[in-house]
Amino acid sequence: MRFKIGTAAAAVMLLAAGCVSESSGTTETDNSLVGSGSGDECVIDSPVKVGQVLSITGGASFAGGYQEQGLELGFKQLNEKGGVEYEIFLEDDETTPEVGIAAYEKLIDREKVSTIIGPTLSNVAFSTFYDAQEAGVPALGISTTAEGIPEIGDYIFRNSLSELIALNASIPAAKNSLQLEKVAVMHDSTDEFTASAYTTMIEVLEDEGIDITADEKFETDDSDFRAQLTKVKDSNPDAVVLSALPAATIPLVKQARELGIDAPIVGGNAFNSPVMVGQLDEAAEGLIVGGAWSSALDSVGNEEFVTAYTEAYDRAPDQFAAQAYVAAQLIDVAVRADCDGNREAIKDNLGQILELDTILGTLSLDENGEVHQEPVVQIVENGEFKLLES
Ligand code: 1QQ
Repeated sequence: MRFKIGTAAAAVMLLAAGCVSESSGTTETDNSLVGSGSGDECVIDSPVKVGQVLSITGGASFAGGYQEQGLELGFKQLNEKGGVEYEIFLEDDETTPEVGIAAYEKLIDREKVSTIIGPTLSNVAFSTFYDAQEAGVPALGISTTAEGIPEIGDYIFRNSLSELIALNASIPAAKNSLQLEKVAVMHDSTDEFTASAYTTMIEVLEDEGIDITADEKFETDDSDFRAQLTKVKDSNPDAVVLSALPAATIPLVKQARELGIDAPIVGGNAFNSPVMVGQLDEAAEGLIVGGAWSSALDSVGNEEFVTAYTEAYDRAPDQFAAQAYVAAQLIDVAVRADCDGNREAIKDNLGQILELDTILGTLSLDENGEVHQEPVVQIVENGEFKLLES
């Protein structure tokens, strides 16, 4: 039976013995990370080291910058609460798997962190998460939405709502509100997330009985999409369903509008970005996207979060900031559950989080590391995200 937050008895017995061996790695227990009391009363002597691997530079920095701030705010508030101190080790993965792997190795072997949050992209996580699994370090993805991420292993968790769930909400909502019967699909076939999202899009479109008029692909670094867009235009779709990262999305959508494609665009998780909406300007109007968070959500603490973030960083938060902020909360809940900041305790307790009130709504993580929460569907109106009533 699952329980809300508590002790995994077997793990604690092993921890008491000073060493835990898992199939995936061996983790030494640091007794100075085992405190007294539990929950709000927990006091741990040594700081709990938290690694963060984010795309601060490179193609995914549109999200990485918000994530850095969401985490900073979250851990600052937790440190002010007292009892447990979090020490942050931030690494920039430069949006590339190679740099991400080096960052993970540094955090695991040199800094000896208790847990790692990030990386930003599934494309990077499909490399780094294997290192975490191998080393027995719990890793928490905050925006890694591709299929197959939690399945990497029992040390891998995510609070990033999968594209499967988001698209199963956004495509039916778009169908209802726009009376969609036929759509053109376009996707970046070289990125793990966009390729995975494409497969999901096709499945959901088929389930919804929506015809596909054109199915065009391109690569992450492409900048001229006119050949594919001409075929899309000729197929006369009711909407374009697009799976792409922002660097390609911005020229693609602008070129679509220049070619006279006025059809609404339904997108994947990369569209949950005010940076992208800002750069698309007029071309973003009517864009529909499914995701994990909206500033309009009536969730516990959401209003306070938006206010605190906006005051601290002089801009409104986005979904990536919100998921990052919640990651700090999840790590804290997992640490305080047994008042233990060691890797094994965090791993055991992350997988026990049931129906926690967060700014993303009520959220659970299952023992496979997958998140459970309600998706939201948003539409861009007058340059801003609004909840789409379907
Ligand atoms: C992934 C994503 C990206 C759009 C996050 C920035 O969802 O790589 O899984």
